[in-house]
Amino acid sequence: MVKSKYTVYCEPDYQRGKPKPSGQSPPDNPRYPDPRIYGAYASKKPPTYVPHPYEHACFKPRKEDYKAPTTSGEDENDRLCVRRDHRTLTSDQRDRFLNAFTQINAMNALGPLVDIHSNAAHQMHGNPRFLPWHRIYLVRLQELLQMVDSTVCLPYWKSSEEQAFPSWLLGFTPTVNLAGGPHTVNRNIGALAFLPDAAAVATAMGNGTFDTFRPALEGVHDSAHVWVGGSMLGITTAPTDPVFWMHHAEIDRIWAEWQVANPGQNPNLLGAAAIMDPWPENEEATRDISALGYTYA
Ligand SMILES: [Cu+2]
Repeated sequence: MVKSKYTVYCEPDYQRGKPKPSGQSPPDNPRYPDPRIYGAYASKKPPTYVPHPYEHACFKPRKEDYKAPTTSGEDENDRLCVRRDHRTLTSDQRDRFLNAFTQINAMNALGPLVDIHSNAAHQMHGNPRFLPWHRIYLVRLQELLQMVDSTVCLPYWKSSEEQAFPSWLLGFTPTVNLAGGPHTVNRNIGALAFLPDAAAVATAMGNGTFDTFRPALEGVHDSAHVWVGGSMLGITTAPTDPVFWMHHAEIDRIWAEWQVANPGQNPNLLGAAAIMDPWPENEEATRDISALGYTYA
């Protein structure tokens, strides 16, 4: 691996021990407050900073990886971010994902995003908003990750096929500052539920209308949350675990595949229900993933 001349950057080995604290203070979150990312939450102060295990040696992005914050979707020449099955990532790609996740956490960009998931007023579960709302939620995380490292695209976890937890995440249990206080990721893998299998996903895919497909897929999604357990069991804590985002990327990928097979089948949402608050996107803007800047491999 080529050594960077920027000494503030390190490529942490998450399997093997923690880097030594450097005594540095965290960088400001350059995206906070940014209503595009945090919606109305941007007017609130981000939670206070507490140290995280990995940030001190590693929170600074490499200069060559840094991309100035931009408003996505405006540059037609922007290449699509390719979301891949996590099993196909190189170790460098895995490290970059974990490093970017660590860094957005260290700069308190992650906590406020997790807190948005705590607010049931957004009505993002148990109704047709479930899929479009989480699609935008994932785009917001991806924007934060790319602020640190423009090469990072969210990987997906095809749990129905894999029937196992991604082993490279096992040792990665960050502490995230939430409005209610710091939360450290924990898991209770396989203790409370069965992981839905490929047949369960195929059954969900067999639904020909959005109103039957959505609850079937949401049920598959729920079971995987319970299967991971721990932080993933709670709506207020689930997005602190990187596997939450990889699990939702898989749910989003399944929906994208279903959309191709069932053209014109869209969530039936009108008026305020069609706005993916706290963000400005409406339901129609969530239909085409390439328009949102990504694709699935
Ligand atoms: Cu959710």
